[in-house]
Amino acid sequence: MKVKFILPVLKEASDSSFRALKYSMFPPIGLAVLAGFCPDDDVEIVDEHIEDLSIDDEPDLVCIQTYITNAYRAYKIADTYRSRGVYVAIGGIHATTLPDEAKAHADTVLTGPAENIFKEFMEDFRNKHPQPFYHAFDVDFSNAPLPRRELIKKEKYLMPNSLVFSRGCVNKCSFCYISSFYRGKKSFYTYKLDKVLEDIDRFDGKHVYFLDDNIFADKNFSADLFREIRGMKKLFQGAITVDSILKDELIELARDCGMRSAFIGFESLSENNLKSVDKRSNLTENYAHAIKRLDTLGIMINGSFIFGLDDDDKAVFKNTTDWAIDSGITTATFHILTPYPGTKLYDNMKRAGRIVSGDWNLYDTRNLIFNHPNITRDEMEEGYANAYKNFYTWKGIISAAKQHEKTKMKLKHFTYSGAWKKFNPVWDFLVNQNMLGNMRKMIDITMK
Ligand code: B12
Ligand code: SF4
Repeated sequence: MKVKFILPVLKEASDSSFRALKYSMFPPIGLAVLAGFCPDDDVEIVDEHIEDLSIDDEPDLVCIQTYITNAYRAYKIADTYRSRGVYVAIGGIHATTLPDEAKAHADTVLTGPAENIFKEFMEDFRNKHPQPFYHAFDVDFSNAPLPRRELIKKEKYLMPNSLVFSRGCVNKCSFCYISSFYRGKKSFYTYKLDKVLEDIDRFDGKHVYFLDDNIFADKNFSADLFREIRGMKKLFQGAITVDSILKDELIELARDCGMRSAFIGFESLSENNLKSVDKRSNLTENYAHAIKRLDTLGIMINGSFIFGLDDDDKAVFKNTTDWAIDSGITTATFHILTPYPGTKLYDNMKRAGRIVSGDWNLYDTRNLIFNHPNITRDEMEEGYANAYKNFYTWKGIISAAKQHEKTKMKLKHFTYSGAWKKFNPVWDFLVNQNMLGNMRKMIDITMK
């Protein structure tokens, strides 16, 4: 049987004559995991962010992944296949949030993490009685297959060595997809340690990128994993929360075992804002301690910030970028608050009549799609663009690099941040020349 897995491209990246680094970072691991349930089929994974998609073929089954920003493209692809009688299954985060919307374009919709239900669906499909919906609640990840990495076009990605060893998060921030996606009693799971190690063992090179929502969520599991990684001599990066840095000595162990960069969702510098979205893992009074601890350990910080929580006013853009520079944050990602459907934040805003657009293409954290009490749409979008501009001026980069205690860290910061953001055209050239693989060694060296 021919099964085709597709990750449709979002509108912004749909020009196939020019591909940007941002969308060539990570392969679609979720689809590679699901492909593991089709060991004897003729399986293909097409990631439209890095390659052209042909829809003239007639596979037996097409499985499409949806995020909010690629949903319309996903539906278009699905409609085209179905118009020719090809069976289409849709899943992923957006389809989980709005299954009825997705069902209008699919024969079957699967919601939630699909490790269990996809197996059941495939059996039903082979037996010719697939159901219209499959819903995952509490998921057993212990028998999940390893991602079929041989189906991933490794040379097209900067970080093909990316994986998740856990799913979900122990927290429930009201703006986050977690509570709308994990609908069982639990919202946090881990894979089996030996499976994770088996996956990492297949990686070439030193660098490992964990895409988990919080790699410190299960302290004991993480400690065991990190100790094993030390033996494999890998360098890794992943997301952690502010409180988890300060709680115990896990961060020291992680550093010893190869952790070199941490993604941290600081989100806001306002305590009122953090409280308003239940971001309990952050207390602004802890930010300085957490940053200091990471600096002492030589771990770089990729800070993530949200503009547009209700306590913000026009000063938020400058205050946040100044703070990030003064705190020695190496790289920063800024977002305009985006209430994803299915979240508590969305429901509250909808009830209050504050949502002004239902165009999912605009839900990309670059557009203001709700009424803000203190900031207009133009101010928000301009402030957001300026935040990036100001953070990544040479002056900003040098000034942030100078904040570190040790010279090695200053240099590392300067090289990493400069190479990342100041040579965008070079990166884009490498992407379009299929030369990303050559750059992976550079990352290993910078991370060291
Ligand atoms: C890596 C990543 C990216 C990468 C690439 C993604 C890729 N190649 O898949 C990059 C950097 C490009 C990226 C960009 C963006 N991202 Co992103 N990203 C992630 C991240 C951190 C990991 C994704 C992942 O690999 N997860 C692990 C795998 C195993 O899970 P999965 O992909 O969800 O697949 C499972 C299920 O969803 C389901 N499933 C998935 N597809 C299908 C299909 C079928 C048929 C079936 C049955 C089941 C199924 O089964 C899989 C196994 O359980 C997630 C957060 C997270 N932890 O998931 C955010 C996340 C997905 N991103 C998000 C967002 C908002 C974005 C951006 C809009 C942000 C921005 N401002 O630029 C862009 C646009 C992305 C786009 N293409 O539309 C949101 C999505 C919110 C939403 N409601 O859709 C998330 C959840 C982050 C968050 N906390 O808000 N992202
Ligand atoms: S801590 Fe991060 S991943 Fe967890 S619920 Fe909050 S925003 Fe989501």
